Amino acid sequence: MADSTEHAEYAETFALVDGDDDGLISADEFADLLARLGQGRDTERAAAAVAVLDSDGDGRVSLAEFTRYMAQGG
Ligand SMILES: [Ca+2]
Ligand SMILES: [Ca+2]
Repeated sequence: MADSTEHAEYAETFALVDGDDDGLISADEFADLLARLGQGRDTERAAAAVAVLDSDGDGRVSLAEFTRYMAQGG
């Protein structure tokens, strides 16, 4: 099983997006990511992306939510 390796990669990606290291990705941090990717700091798009990944509806993406989403194949 390559599961643990894949999950470690997700955690690494997650940490890159989680700019303040609080273990949660906010729409603001996602917007920063878009800006870093050269796609412009689009807060509406960031909020929509967070809404897709946020399965418990608290408005932020936890590592568990992020991993679950990525493990489904995006
Ligand atoms: Ca954060
Ligand atoms: Ca959440």
